[in-house]
Amino acid sequence: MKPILSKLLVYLAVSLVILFSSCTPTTRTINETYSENILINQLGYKPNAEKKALIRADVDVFELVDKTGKVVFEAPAGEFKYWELSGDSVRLADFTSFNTSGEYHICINGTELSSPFVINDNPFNGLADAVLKSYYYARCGIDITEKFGGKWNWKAGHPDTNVLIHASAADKNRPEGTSISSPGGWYDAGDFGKYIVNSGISTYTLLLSATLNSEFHKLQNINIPESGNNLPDILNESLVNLKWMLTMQDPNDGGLYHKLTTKNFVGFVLPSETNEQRYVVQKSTSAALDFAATMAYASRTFEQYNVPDLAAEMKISAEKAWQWALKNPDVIYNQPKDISTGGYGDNRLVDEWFWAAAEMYLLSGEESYKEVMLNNYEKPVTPKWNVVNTLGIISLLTSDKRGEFEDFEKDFIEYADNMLAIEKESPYLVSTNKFAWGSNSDVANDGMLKLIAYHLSGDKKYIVSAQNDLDYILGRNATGYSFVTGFGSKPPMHIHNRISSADGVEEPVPGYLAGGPNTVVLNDCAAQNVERSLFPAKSYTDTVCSYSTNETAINWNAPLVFLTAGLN
Ligand code: 9MR
Ligand code: 9MR
Repeated sequence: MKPILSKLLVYLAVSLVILFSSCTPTTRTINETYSENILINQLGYKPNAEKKALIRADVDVFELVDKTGKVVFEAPAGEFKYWELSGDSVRLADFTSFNTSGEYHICINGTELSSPFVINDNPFNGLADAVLKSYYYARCGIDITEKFGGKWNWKAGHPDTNVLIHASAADKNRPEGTSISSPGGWYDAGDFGKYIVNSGISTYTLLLSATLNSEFHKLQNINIPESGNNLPDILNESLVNLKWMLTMQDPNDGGLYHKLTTKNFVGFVLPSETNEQRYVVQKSTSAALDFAATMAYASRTFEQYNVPDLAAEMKISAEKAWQWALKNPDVIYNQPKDISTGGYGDNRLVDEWFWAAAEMYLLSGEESYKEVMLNNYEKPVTPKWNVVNTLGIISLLTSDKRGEFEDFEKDFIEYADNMLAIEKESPYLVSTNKFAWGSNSDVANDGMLKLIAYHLSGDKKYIVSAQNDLDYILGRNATGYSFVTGFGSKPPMHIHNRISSADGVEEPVPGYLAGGPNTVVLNDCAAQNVERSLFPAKSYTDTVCSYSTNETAINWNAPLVFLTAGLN
């Protein structure tokens, strides 16, 4: 062939390819094997939200493909960033600028697909409802029926109408072995215990969501027995536990039993399959203060919802608990020798005093409470069952007394800004940099605080950051799991929860946040030879034995209720 002719042919071929590829889009094969190398929020993103995934592979570009496989977007991946907490490096895949509604995957190397996700106005459809509904499934002493529970249903157990006073809780009015009635409430976690300290923060957090996300909750119907009455379902559900909490107060002196449990944890059976004797154990100052704080906030809430009798009863109970605490200021819970269920022991009560005093001040307006409160002030931190000062700060700053506490507000915003600064440096885009037992709830609580910072300041940067926390929980984390049962393409299937293990349904009870990765306890599945990463952010196993990473708990779900409601 003459050189000129062959040159012409090559030129023609190249032009044809260019022409062809510019009108025929590139397509990728869609299958249901999702790459471990792409970490993404497995539910999805709102069109105007920041949209980010993380990539663990050595690729320079990533694509967005729609559900037919058509490549609709392509962009360079960021630089590798190493996280000492996960022991791996990730690159950012930012597709914020793409905002067409639809169902998509991230694709790398032309073949590796992320799990599917949506871009639309309502990507968390159902999530906020399920996360709240988990409390219905945790109700103690009632039949969980098909009508409300669907395929997850079981018979009532633990009527708790014959609970004995344990030796540690005995006094002359109620000697050891006296029988009391303390029915209802929620099971704390994967176990069947009911604990006042943990009930406090959990119930308060739901009530807070009811107040600060009221527009969302007023319209929410989660199909529980009370749905359709004149209260929002979040208040209906909270009342279940509040009514139980009231029964844990000794009417003779106002003190609170720390917990109601069997002597030892029972096996993995349904509630109706176990009837070991249950006891109320030791009164404690932490239980009295957490109770006072929660009841005081509940009283104000139910006053606003026009349930004055209940509000009045709660107020009186809060005052009595407070008085008991004043007379018994440092009764630390000390687990009796014959009891081995959860401890929730706390030997530092400065934060409990602050929280209770703040709520009592807001309830009554009396200066004496304010004084105790100011004497016990500490700067805000992420709340936990044993670190509750920030709950008091939030109540003050979202009340009509906000103006009195400008310094607290400065500290609160400073803490929020500090979280944003940590997140900015974090390869995994989260502000959590410690992995405790229940680490997922720390992420959710950070998100909640950020939404409250937005509420106070009006600055949208806090919403963006809270969204990152939800993205982490829904799959953009070092384990690749979407940590809420029933949501995402890789959710936990084997949670450490007695009911869910014993109910005979393969899918776990939906809407539960698994505790999450940490290296606090590594030997819970030693007998099963389960491997666990030594990197805290990766140390998670979806195995029933793993109470340290895969249990469910009322205090872990509560901030997720707030976060999902708030972001909705
Ligand atoms: O099921 C229990 C869980 O709720 C607790 O968080 C955990 C730690 O206290 O303990 C679990 O119970 C285990 C017990 O401590 C040891 N024997 C096996 C039990 C079930 O895993
Ligand atoms: O959430 C609690 C965690 O912070 C503690 O480190 C741990 C051990 O004391 O206990 C956790 O709470 C458990 C409680 O004691 C019993 N019910 C299950 C709770 C969640 O694991």
